Amino acid sequence: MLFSGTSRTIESYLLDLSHCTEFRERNGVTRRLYTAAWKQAQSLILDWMCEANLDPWIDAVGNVHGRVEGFSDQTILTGSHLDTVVDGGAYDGAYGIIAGIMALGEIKSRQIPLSRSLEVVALCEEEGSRFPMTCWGSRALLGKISREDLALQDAEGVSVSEAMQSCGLSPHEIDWTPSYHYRGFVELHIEQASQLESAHCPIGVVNTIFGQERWNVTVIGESVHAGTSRIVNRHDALVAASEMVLSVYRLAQQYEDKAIGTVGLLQVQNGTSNCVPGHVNFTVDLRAQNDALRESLASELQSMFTECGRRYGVEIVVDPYTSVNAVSMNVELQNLIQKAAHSQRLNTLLLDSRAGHDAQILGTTIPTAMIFVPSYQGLSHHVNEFTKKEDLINGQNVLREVLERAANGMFS
Ligand code: HGY
Ligand code: MN
Ligand code: MN
Repeated sequence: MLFSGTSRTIESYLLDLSHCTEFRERNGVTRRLYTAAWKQAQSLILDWMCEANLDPWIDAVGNVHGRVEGFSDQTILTGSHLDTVVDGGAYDGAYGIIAGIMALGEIKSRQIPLSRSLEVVALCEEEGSRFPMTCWGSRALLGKISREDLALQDAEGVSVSEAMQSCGLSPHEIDWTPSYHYRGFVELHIEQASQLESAHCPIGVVNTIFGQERWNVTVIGESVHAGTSRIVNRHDALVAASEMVLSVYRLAQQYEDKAIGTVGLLQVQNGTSNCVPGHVNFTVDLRAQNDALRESLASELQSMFTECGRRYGVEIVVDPYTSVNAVSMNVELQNLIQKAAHSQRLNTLLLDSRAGHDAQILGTTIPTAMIFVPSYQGLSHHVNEFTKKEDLINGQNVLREVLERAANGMFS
């Protein structure tokens, strides 16, 4: 029971939630949006919010909300995302949800009078691991999703709309201009890098979240006989794509602290060993500390790609399908986090996040801040993602104190 006096540890909840995975036979956690594993996790979260007496409800896109009512009509929100990458870890997203439920459950059980209400949300999707979109749950809260999103398809050709309905959700019930009004948002998350671990610091206070954009790149050459075609006459899509992949890598090497680029997926269409590849797709994930730098790197990369296309006689189509701006966190909430941590004799470190988060979406409209806890060897999106119990509990205690303070006027 989440809140019945027998206080289960946060680790036991994380373990239960990690069992909601698409591939039980594989290591790691795979919980992509609107899959059966995702639906199973959503039900578990609903049960835990019920046990914590948070009067939970599920909104039209599948976000699960729980509340503790305060006197005013203002609400402070906390939470994180329920989905994961493929073969990811047990902490990314899940930790912020469970710690939020435990914090609100404890505040509710102690019947602390609150001037503002508190709400925790399990956001349905952030990773972009199934459909070519990201942050579907947090964008829905802000009315920043579109009817076109419903037609987006996964690799098997299943649309968002069809996948929603397979989970008992109805696209017709989406409120395209939602009435949610939040006074602030605080997201607790693992750092997914190793700055806190290297600095032996238990609590991170996020300063800026890097902006990021993701491209689908299609390279169209000509598939010909691998034995009889001469190199000079080839339009080899894979050789051209390989050179473009290396140009992303070299740019990342050059700008590492301020920007980073990755090619995470590359597919040869209908490839066979005895044919020159005629059609290749690959993705680019480009991030930077500020949007001006990201834009200039994006145009530098696209010029390199155009030059590569000319050299190998292939056509290149770049589809920048998502883009999220860099967002600076709210200073008042950052100070609140520092005060709460220091009152618990925990040091803090101000740091940037190269990982994207729902806070990056909500922070465009609502005063927002993030609390980080250390990640073992900085690993994340990795089967060995891990955070020590004491670090998990430190983060949970700081979050609870920040929410109490923010709900009781210590945040203007
Ligand atoms: O990709 C990211 O940075 C985040 O984990 N979705
Ligand atoms: Mn995350
Ligand atoms: Mn992630």
